[in-house]
Amino acid sequence: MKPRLNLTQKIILSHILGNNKKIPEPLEPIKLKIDQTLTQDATGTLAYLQYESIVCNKKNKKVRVSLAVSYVDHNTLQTSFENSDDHKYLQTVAAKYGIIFSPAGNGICHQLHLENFSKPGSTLIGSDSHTPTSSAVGMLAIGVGGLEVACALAGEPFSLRMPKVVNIKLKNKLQEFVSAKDIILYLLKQFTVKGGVNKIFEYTGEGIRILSVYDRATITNMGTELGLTSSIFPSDRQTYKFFKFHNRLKDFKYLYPDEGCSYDEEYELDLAKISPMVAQPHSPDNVVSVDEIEGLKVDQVCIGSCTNSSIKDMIFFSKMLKGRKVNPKVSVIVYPGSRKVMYILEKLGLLENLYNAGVRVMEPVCGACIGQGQAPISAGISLRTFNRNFEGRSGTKDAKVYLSSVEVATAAAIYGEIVHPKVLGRYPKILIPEKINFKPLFIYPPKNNTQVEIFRGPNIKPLPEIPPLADNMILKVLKKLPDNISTDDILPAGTKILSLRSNIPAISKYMFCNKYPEIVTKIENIPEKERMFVLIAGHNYGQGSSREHAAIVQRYNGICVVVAKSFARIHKNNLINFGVVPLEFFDETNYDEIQDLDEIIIENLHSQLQFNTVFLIHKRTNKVIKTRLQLTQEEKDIIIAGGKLNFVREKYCK
Ligand code: MIC
Ligand code: SF4
Repeated sequence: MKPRLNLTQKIILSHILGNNKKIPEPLEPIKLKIDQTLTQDATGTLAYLQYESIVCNKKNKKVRVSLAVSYVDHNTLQTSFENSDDHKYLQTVAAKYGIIFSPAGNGICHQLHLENFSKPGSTLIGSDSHTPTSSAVGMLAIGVGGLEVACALAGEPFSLRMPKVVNIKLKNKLQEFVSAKDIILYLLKQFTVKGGVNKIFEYTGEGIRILSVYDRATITNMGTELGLTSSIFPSDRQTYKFFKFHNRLKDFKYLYPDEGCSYDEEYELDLAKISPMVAQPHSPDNVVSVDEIEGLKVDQVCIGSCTNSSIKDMIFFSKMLKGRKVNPKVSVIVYPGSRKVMYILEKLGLLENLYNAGVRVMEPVCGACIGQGQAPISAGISLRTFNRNFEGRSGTKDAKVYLSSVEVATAAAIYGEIVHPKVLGRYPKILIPEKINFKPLFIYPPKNNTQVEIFRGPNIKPLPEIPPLADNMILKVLKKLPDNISTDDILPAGTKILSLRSNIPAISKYMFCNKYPEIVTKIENIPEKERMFVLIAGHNYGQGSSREHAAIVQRYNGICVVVAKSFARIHKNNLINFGVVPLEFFDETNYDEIQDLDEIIIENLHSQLQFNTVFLIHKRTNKVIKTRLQLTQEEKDIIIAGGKLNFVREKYCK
């Protein structure tokens, strides 16, 4: 009898390479064929520099996936030449190698990908952690470091460990003014930011029927904050409606889990019991219900980001503002998700509600979500419909950022404080037109690329060479770090630093610059040749963004090993890809015994790696500390080669 498969297994089995199509065991290493890739500008420059390096700049090397899209949405301010140069590089490199280019102003990559390229049953990897947004239509979309995208473009399959598939069964219906964002915030409260590592949440149950693709995308998008590999919904009537609206029925198919299939874990959620939620500073899982903090005054409200910028969210916001003004004490800003969303708002006559109400209507970009403008006032309170509220990410160090649904944010924009959105009156009818004729500006690559010259401005520096690690090392403890260090802590974003994403020597000077500014000074006081460090970290090291820059700058600054209680998935992978060894304590109490500036000795690293256990000698106490590192043979070879680029170049440069 044919096995009954859940949806995740179906997609994995139709893309898995070389295991006779058996359902893999949880955490078993697997390789998948990748159908689509996406990049955004802030990770894209490096991803394409790496692609060029993998294929040794052979000009005829067109990418080897069915669809590759390069979006510009993060660093769009162009305050000086660096940023504009990066965009020009991205546009020309796309034309050269056969990649679709989406220029700045088209919209936010995840919103655009969902609207224009998502496809039930396909696989997508993207160099942005919120790539799983597109899994809202029953595809398997995963966020990765840019080097993984570069390898997929060259034709490499994507390696990962088979995630545990958790069935999230939704029952009943949401109450009025409670929305998809509250579902995901509720789940964050239950599972925390590290609860989803190496898991996929697969949503089923009667409760999903009334959730539109826009609602589902809010949930799959923010599944990233749970640390999930991805989140997935079936492709059903709602999905059909979505594809019809976007004039893309040719890409549509129904796709469900088999009846009676099994899951690794199950969790049932009664939607009727959820109330409006808010994540408090400084973590997306610091969630309380609105009732618990009602009355908290806000200085700023931002609506948008890849989590909540869909046409549905925008229609709600604009309808609620009809005939009203925003609270004069609050600065209210909106970023629609795409130009198409703006166009529809205009067609429906809804933009004028925003203008009349006094809302600042911005270009459809990431904007304030990535610290590109709209920093809150000093010690200000900002309520945002975004997905992350890590300390300092907004651009104001002492600001307090809260995360909520568009419903709660709209009420705060009008009342000046956090209140239950039922104060807004009747819930408006959200009538999304059946069809709309609007074609975004995608720039398709020419068939004949011989005339295309790749533009490289002075900000685009060659990739640094990463030498393999020595077999025997004495490493200084550079810093002992707490739990949940995010990649925003390791390497912040913001206008100034984002401009240096294609310049590793320059960006490396900003490592930990907001949280621990003394670290770089400490490094600079040590002669370059003697820079051999280890970082000690708590749980969930490297949560958040997929930016591989956060891993490269560690290696560039001499960090050879990170010993943590646990790691976030993408960052662990990025560390391996750039030749940094991510070790986990066997016994977490060893963490307490190590101090800043202690020395750690590692002997025979290469042979120790083969046994998945590495013994460290703590020089001050002479104690042996046991650590683990479960790697596939390929990952071991990657570390020994000094990173994945060195490893794959061998294969493709011939
Ligand atoms: C983010 O939301 O932190 C980003 C900016 O989109 C990152 C990617 C980056 O740092 O370029 C992400 O989520 O992966
Ligand atoms: Fe852009 Fe923010 Fe989404 Fe990251 S989380 S892709 S910065 S909108």
